[in-house]
This record gives sequence, C-alpha cells and structure tokens, in this order.
Amino acid sequence: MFVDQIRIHAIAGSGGNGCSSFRREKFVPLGGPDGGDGGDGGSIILRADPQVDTLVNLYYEPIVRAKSGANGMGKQKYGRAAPDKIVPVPVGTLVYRLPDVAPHNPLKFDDGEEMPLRRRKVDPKDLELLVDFNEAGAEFLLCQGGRGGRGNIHFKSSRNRAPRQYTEGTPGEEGWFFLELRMIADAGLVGYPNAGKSTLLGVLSAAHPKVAAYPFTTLHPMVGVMDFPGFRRATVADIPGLIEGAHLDVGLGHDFLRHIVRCRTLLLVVDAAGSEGRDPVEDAKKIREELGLYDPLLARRPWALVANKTDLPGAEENLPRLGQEFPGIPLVAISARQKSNLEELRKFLDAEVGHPG
Ligand SMILES: Nc1nc2c(ncn2[C@@H]2O[C@H](COP(=O)(O)OP(=O)(O)OP(=O)(O)O)[C@@H](O)[C@H]2O)c(=O)[nH]1
Ligand SMILES: [Mg+2]
Repeated sequence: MFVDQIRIHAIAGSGGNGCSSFRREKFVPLGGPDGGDGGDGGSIILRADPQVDTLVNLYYEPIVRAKSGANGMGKQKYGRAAPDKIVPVPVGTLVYRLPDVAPHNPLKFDDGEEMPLRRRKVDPKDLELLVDFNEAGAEFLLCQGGRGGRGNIHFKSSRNRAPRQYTEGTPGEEGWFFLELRMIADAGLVGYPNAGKSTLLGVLSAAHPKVAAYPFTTLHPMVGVMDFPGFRRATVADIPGLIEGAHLDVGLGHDFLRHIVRCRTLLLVVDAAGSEGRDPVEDAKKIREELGLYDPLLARRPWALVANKTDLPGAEENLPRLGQEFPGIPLVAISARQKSNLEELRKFLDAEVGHPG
C-alpha cells in the first residue's frame, strides 16, 4: 500500500519519579537519605531514511509512543532512562503540527457521533510546518521525553539531614501531527492517461512501472533513476494521468501533483498520434491549464514537450502544429514503445537536470 498523507498522535515517555528512601543497614545508624533519581523518558525522533518510500508504517501505527523512564529506587539506584523512539520516514516528508486537533475538542458527524481522528479533513490553514526532510539522514525531535525526578538524596542539607522530599518526573511532550510525502525528483512526467508516461519511465530508467492500455493505470507516483555518462544522474517521477477538470476532482483529481511540485523541470507527454481521438495540441493546453490551477508555481516551472507514439500514423502532421503552438518550448519527438529517439531526450535531461552522483 502507498500512503502519502497521514495524521499521527505522538506521545513521548514521561520521566520516572525520584525516590524517597533511607539507608538501613546493620551497624549503620541514621544512614541518611539514599533515594535515587528517576530515569528520563524516551523522545520521539523522526529520521529521513532513504530505504523507506511510503508513510505506510505510520498508517498501521498512528499512535506513536516512546517508553517512560523507570522510577528511582533506594540504595541510591537511579531509574533506567527509556530509549528514544526513532521513526523512519521517507526523504521528502513534510511534518506539520495540528494545533486544534485534540481529544478534548472532538469533531462530530451530523448525527452526533464522534469523528475518528484519521478521517477528519485537514484544513491547510491550521497547519504549521515544523520540518521539511529534504536530505537523507536528517533528524527531527518531534516530542521531547520527560525528565526524571530527583530522589531525596539531593535534598539533604546541614539543617535537614533526613529529607523526605523528592520530585516527580515530568510528562513527555505530546502532540498531533500531519505528515505529507512529496517525492523528490529532478524531472516530472505529466500528461493525459495513456500518453505513455509509465512506458517512458520504464525505458529511461531501471524502474518497472505498470503499463497497460487503459487510462489510470498508474495509481501512485514512482521515481526512477537515470544514469548518464560521466557518473551523472537524474531522478524522474511518473505520476497518475491528469485530465481536464482534474482540479474539480475529475479522474483521479490532481492531489498527486504535490509530488512534482519540487521537480526542476516538467516533461509534458502527449500522444502525438492522437490515437484515442483527441488532439495533442488541445491535450497539452489542457494539461498546462490544470497545472496552473493546482499551483501557479508549477505553471512557471521550466518545461518541455515530449511527443510520444510517433510510430503511429498521424503523428507526422501534429508535430509542426505542436511546435507552432508552443514556440520556444523544447520539443522532443519519440516513441517510447519502439525506443526511438530516446538519446535526444536523455541528452536534454542530462543538460537540464543531470547532476553528479
Ligand atoms: N504505439 C505506441 N504505443 C505506446 C507508446 N508508448 C506507450 N504506448 C502504449 O500506450 C498505452 C499506455 O501506456 P502507459 O505507459 O501505461 O501510459 P500512462 O501515460 O502511464 O498512463 P496512465 O498511467 O494511465 O496515466 C500502453 O498500451 C502502451 O503500450 C508508443 O511510443 N507507441
Ligand atoms: Mg502510467
């Protein structure tokens, strides 16, 4: 299962209590206080892990807890501190705090039933961005564990040689958070369903996306890595097909466009042969429109046209029309299925977004 948005409740461990105790031993009268400190509670730490590519582990464990520290004990024994809970998340995850979502503020369905937390719609204006994991290995302290309390051994003084006071451990931090995954790729493939985006990713990289002759084959995004000469590389993201009205939730909607928001360049893939009875020029215009409706920033991103399916009849006539309609936009004519003219596209991508390593 692919999960790219999830709401979690994180509870760090509390600190253990300090202990109040007195040394009692044969031949040691008035042994004095010997209660040890409580251990610190575990913190919850998020870590960007390149081995993880979805948030699915949090879907199955939406309440994340770290253990509490142990209480202090007599004979000056300290309570054991609890280990931190490290939660691996994919690189490209954004973490937001949900300030208003709390159990004392339950939202209700129309019939008065309480709405489970994970079914509530998140209103973007409530979100406060805490961290953007754009680098592998980065860590973020989500909830600090509580501190252990102090045992009575710390309270002795010349005036009070038998103190009974001790302090309790403090509770761990707790909060509700919203995690959203935005894949990080250098280039993104956009276009109508069946334009051949997944086929193209499959021939450009070692990725094996599902390809089939029906629309909306791709249901969630996938990233492939392209290798260029000289140890250079670039990552390319394939996302589900877009159609006119996607901003109104037609088709699969346009929510998944967040995965290409960070791409440095976009490849608009069209079926140049119009093999499904549509016109590639119209298709390209519609997709440009949908991109702008999702995020004006996406519409300003550098882009290129990839005229696919040039092995089919009808493509020849459409190519010049695409060039005329979008002057100044790079146009590469290919056939992903026949693997023809891919070299030009690879060169283009290397020049645009290729980077060492
Ligand atoms: N003739 C021809 N067919 C192609 C070419 N590229 C892809 N196809 C076919 O077009 C169909 C759709 O290909 P996909 O790669 O699944 O298309 P997609 O754009 O990923 O589609 P969605 O995931 O549904 O958005 C498949 O039957 C492919 O074999 C091409 O260059 N020439
Ligand atoms: Mg696809």
